[in-house]
Amino acid sequence: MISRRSFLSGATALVSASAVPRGALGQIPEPTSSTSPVTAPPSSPPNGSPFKPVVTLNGWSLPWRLNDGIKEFHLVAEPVEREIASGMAAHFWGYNGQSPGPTIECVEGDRVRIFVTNKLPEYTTIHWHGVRVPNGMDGVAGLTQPAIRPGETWIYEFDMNHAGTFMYHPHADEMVQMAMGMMGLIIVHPKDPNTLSVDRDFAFLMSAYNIEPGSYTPRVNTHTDFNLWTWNSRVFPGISSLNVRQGDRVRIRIGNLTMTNHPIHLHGHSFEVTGTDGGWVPETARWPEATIDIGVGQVRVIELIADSEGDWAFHCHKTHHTMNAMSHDVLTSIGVNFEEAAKKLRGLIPGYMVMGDKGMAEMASMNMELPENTLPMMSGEGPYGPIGMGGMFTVFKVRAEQSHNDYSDPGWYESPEGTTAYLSKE
Ligand SMILES: [Cu+2]
Repeated sequence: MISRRSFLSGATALVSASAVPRGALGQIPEPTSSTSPVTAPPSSPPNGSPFKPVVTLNGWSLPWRLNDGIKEFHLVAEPVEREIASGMAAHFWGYNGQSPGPTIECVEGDRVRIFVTNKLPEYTTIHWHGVRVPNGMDGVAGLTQPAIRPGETWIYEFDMNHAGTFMYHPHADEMVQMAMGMMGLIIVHPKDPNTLSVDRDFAFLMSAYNIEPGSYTPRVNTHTDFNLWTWNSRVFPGISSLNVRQGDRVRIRIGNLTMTNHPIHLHGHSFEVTGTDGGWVPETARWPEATIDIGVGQVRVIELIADSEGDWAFHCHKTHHTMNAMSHDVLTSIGVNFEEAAKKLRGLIPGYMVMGDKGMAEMASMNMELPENTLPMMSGEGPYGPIGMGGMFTVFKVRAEQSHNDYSDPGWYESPEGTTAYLSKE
């Protein structure tokens, strides 16, 4: 008689995601959930092969249960509430209390068993983007398995045979479910922890939403005109800074599940692309960059030596992607004074705004009244004034005195005397 176990692990040609039979429910590991948008510090693996964990920006990694040598994870697809930045929350669909879902970390050679429970109002599946799985584990509704209906738990089981940076997301009613925030990262660490090792390893996913000011739920039929450009469903100043020690070798893994490309730019440093969702780039094929364009559905892993102390901007170079929701319907009025008309209109339409006749810079320091549940288009206060950014922007903080393994925010950088730009006396 073929037991369920030998069926799953033995006959490769027959292996496919399967519904949990009645009676086996006690075998499902208790799901772990978190609603905190705070970046969780890396925690060493309690069992299994050793690895140096990643730090998911404003996120966390999913604990597993080791069962007879197999790492068991439990993902629960469900409606969640996510704080985008202080002052705005969104009603998303995600996993285990959050969007994006928790990062799945394992080691090359691990066999994983991933339980997926559907608590959404409609069917779903999970596709393991970039992971080389048996066809029946690929999670494409209708093509490789029936969709997972509400209330069901299905099991995916396969070997993680290749180290790298991958993603998970539904392949069922995909446009709606990804526009609602359903996605997460998969990190497969190399078997030998001394290969490809770095001092700090950060990871995040890029996603975009169209949430009308005053509302909470993304408009899922939007094709390209999104108004919230996020890193791990957060916008500046809600995105954690990347805090590192001077001289550290730093890896940043970035996945793009938005509907457009993002040229990601780091100030003050030069980096190399060392990996993609296809695997690691051989050393001989790398070249220096300061900006890397990340296409839709792609992962780019960058590495650098953090050799220069300071507070370095790290952002998408599409300028509209470093703005928040309120900028979209504002008329351009450079050279035209609309202010009198705007005053009258504000009496009729609360929150109505026009840009100034000299540009938009003043808006960064304006404390204008906003509708409920939205964010100023650009904000963030730096040591020298308003930063005037939103969306896909944060700060890469390099400090000589930052301790190894200390991920806390060191505050603003104080430049040595004589090394900052200064006002002309003439
Ligand atoms: Cu962008």
